[in-house]
This record gives sequence, structure tokens and C-alpha cells, in this order.
Amino acid sequence: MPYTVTKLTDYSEAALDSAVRGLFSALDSEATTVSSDTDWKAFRDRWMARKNGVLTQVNDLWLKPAPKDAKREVGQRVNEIKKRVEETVDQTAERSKSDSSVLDSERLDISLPGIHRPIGAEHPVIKTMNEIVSVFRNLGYSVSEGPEIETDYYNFESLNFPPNHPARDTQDTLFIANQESKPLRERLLLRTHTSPVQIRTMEKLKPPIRIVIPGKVYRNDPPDASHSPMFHQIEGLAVDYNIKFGDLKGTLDHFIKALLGSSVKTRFKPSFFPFTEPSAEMMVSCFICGGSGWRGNDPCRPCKQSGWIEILGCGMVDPNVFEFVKDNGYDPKKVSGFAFGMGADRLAILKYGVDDIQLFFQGDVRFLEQFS
Ligand code: 2U9
Repeated sequence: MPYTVTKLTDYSEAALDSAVRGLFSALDSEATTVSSDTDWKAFRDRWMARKNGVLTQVNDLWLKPAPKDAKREVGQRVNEIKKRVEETVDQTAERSKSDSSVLDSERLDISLPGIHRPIGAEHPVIKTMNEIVSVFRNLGYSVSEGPEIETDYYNFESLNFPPNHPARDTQDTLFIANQESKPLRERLLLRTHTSPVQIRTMEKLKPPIRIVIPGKVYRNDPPDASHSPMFHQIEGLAVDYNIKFGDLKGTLDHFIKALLGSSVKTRFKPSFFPFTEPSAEMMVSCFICGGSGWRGNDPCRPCKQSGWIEILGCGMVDPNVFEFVKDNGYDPKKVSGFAFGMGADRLAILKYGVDDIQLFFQGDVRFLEQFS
């Protein structure tokens, strides 16, 4: 029940004190409820409005009807009340302003557009790598990973690279400095392919194994639209008892159809890698021009109008490579296997029609957010 000024019937000191105390506790408790500008205006008008404000009522109901001998006493109380009400109204003004400013600041105009928090997205190269890995996981392959700083042994020697193989020298490989004192095979370098992980895995796991190895690799290549000193590869290895070249072709044909659609065709042309024999390159019918070599009346650049795009290198694991892990059950006379390797950035470039590999590494959100 809000406080109301009631007519005084007893003008004794005590009665006046309790009447004033009653009024002040009402004033204070109402003041605490003021939490906005509008509240304050209502509070001020309720207590100070000329017409029917509490102060006016006090005047009308306490002072005016007060008997002569109590006039002065009541008059003093009324002034005290007036002063206290004005103070309280002012203080409340400050607080409600600060509150209202707090409130104003907290006032949430839900009609305003929300705060756009750009959420990150998978990088197009990682997206492509995960799509490729998931095709092989569905074929029962497991994912293997390993160190990016490798030794010459794991990156070259155990992969059947003869000592003077051109890939070994600095123009292709980024060596860690001050390694000259170490024996060659222990010299550290930035791995040039993820193949060392296959060797490390065969040292740990006995055959049969089926693994895919995604990861960063490094080459001493000056950056341009299609080369980067750091890029991404996905390699794969399947070793079992009597794996044939047909298993390689069947597996890789299935893989590329799963990734690019069952309408693409594949073909294999002979190639050479130190760690596979025989070796091949797998071509796929151009999924950009459909194999015609033309995009509308523009020549198809990705397939250089050949209608075929080189996707990956592959081959049967060279028995010399198994020599390095034969103590763990990889007897070249018993086991055989196939392996493959592809550049993931290159596939992402083809898939998303990106014309400069550097865009992947510049961290420009305007470019990257296109893939979210
Ligand atoms: C072991 C045995 C064989 C991995 C292979 C390729 C062919 C290949 C290139 C693709 C594009 C490198 O990034 S790239 O330039 N790789 O063509 N890689 S077979 O062969 C292995 C690997 C490990 C133990």
C-alpha cells in the first residue's frame, strides 16, 4: 500500500516525530525502487508535484490545519521534510541517471542487428585432405602421422634413394644447418614427402597394413602460383600377401570416383619413383571441362585442353624398400604392396578453381571465408 499523508489528529512532539519518521521511511524505500529516468520523474512528481505531491499534502493536511501553538513546531518539521525530500530526489536523480545510463547502456535494442561474430571455417586444403582421408578410412585404411623434421635415413635412404640422387641435394631439400658433423643418414632435414612415415609405421606395425598419411612437406621451391616451399601431401600404402597392380588400379579408381563423382574416368601411364617399381601416374578425365578440353568457347586451362588431369603418382612398392623393414615381417619374397602420393593443395586448386596456390597461405579472410 503506497504511503499516503493522513490528517494529523495529535500534534504532540512524539506524534509529530512518528509522523515524520513514517514519511521518511516511505521516502527512502520508494527512492530505492527508482531505477530509470522515467521512474525518477514519477518519484519526483509523487513527492514534489505542486498539485497533489506529498509535500503539498503535508502542507495541506499537517501545517494548514495545525493549531496555533503547534504551527511553529509543525512548520519546522515541514521545512525539514521539504529539505530531505529535495535531497533524496536529487540523489535519486544521480543514481537513476547512473542506473539509467547503466540501464541505457544495458538497454538492448533487439531491433538492432546482432554483433556479427565471424566463425572460422575449415581451410580449403584441410577440407580437401579430410575428404580424401575419409574415402580411405571407409576402405579400412588407418591414418598415420609422423615428424616434419626427418633424418636423411627415413626421408631418402630407406626409400631406396641412391646416395647421389638429385632429390637429395639442397636445391630440392631444406636441410637443418650445422649437421655436417653427423653421419649422413642422421642429418636432419625438412621432410620432402610423407613417405618416411610409411617406413616408421612398418617398423612399428607388422604386415598387413593399410595406411594413409596426410601432412605438410617442404621443398626448396621459390613460391609462385603453383609452387610453395611448404605444401600438403597425402600418401598411402597397402602391404599384404599377394597385392597386385590390379589392386592399386581398382583402389585408386574407386578413390577418385568417390571424391570427384562416378562419371570421371581414370587411366594410368608409366612413370618412375625410386620407391616404387613399376610406377605410374594416374590421370583422371577433366572434371572441369568434362574431358572436351573446352569450357564454353574458352580452352580448358586446368587440363591444358588434353581432357585429362594428372592426379597422383603410384606404384608397387620396390622390394628394396622392404629390405629396410624386413626384420619386422616385411620379407620382400612374401609380401607385396602398392603406394601412392598426391599433392593436396593442387587437388584443392582444381576442385575450387583457385588460380594461385599462395592464396592458401596468405590468411586473407576475404579469400578463406568463401569456403565456409
Ligand atoms: C613407401 C613406399 C612407396 C609414395 C608415392 C608418389 C608415388 C608420388 C608425388 C605426388 C605429388 C609427390 O606431392 S607430390 O609431388 N608422390 O607421386 N608417392 S608413390 O610411395 C611410397 C611411399 C612409401 C614405403
